[in-house]
Amino acid sequence: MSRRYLVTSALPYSNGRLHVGHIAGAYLPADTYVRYLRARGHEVRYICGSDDNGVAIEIAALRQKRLPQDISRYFHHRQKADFAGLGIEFDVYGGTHQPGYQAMHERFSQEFFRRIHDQGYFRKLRTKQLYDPTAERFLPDRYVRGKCHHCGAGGATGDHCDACGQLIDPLLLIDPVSEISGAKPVVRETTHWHLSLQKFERPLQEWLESKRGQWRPNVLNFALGQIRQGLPERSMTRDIQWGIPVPLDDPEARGKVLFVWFDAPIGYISFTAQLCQDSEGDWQAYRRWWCEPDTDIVHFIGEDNTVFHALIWPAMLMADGRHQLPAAVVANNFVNIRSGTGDQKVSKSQTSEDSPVWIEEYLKRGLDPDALRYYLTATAPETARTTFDPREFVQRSNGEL
Ligand code: B3M
Ligand code: ZN
Repeated sequence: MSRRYLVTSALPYSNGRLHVGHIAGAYLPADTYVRYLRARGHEVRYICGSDDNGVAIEIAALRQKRLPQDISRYFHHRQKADFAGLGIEFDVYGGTHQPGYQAMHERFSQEFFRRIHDQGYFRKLRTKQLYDPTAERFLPDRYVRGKCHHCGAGGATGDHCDACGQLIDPLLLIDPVSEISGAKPVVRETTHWHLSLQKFERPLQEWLESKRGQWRPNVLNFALGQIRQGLPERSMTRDIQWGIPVPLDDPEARGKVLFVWFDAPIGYISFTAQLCQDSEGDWQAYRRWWCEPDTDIVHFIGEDNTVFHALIWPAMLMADGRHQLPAAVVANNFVNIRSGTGDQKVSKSQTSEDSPVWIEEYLKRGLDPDALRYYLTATAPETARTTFDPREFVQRSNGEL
């Protein structure tokens, strides 16, 4: 029987280039799955686009002395070309702050926020925040870096620790440093709207338990483990300039924007609506995909996005109440790169600029996209981190493909 599927891949931040790790985790497996579903005769929409708001883009702009809109425009187009070059074929590639998508996205995001607010799932709280006395700004999320208060690893940012995958409370970060000025932050008070995640512990737990045997254990175990520890309230607003204005008639909301992880997943919906508008002249047709139970929604993500897709986003959907929950959240692990000195994460600072692990470089050299698709599929990081080994890549392409 033919069904409908709405498949998404995590929205890449439009602040840098894509590398093989991105592709192996959230894009290639989804593209493959979409091709499979289509071959089976199902009706599919494959949705993606850039994540343009928030601190990640603002910091990149600050460092490069450019405007956030210029940075996000520039990398949006480069990333889009990378995907096309590898044959990853979205039905729509939107962007949360790109022309043609921004207006629809802002409307959906603000409506979500207002509905969740009106239904009493936000708590307005005066909270303590790290503040940079030199730059005279608050330091949310990645604006501050230090040691993780869960596992002690260095390089944790004010929102997340890559080493243990847990959320960070910036006030508990060990030896915090401002990313803007290098200053030691001080603590100041500010007002924010917090999503009452604890109200969703029970329904989230029941929903996740019902997925046992269907979803990968990595996602279920992680999410259920977080619920067991108790879900803290999470602030869904920020003191930064770049983002979607908080849509409340409250003097204290002035100058604040939505937390990027609040608006980004709504991009899956707003891009679907824009696609419906552009292809059939009716944005409201998005409801067929998002509100009717004969569609399965499947999110493909990298491991570090699990907490947002398996807990916070479903809680937002429950609080808003108009859309279906995802039928599946598929998380893949990171891919390291084998080099002379051992296995490393791909990163701007540690990976040479012209290395073909950057998709743009790979394509520029005229290398065959299918060879890369084959290798990344054969070594897919489905249950553990894997390593991209250039020598093995060549051997397997020649020997197997
Ligand atoms: N941009 C995080 C990332 O690139 C984020 C994903 C958003 S999906 C809604 O790791
Ligand atoms: Zn940690």
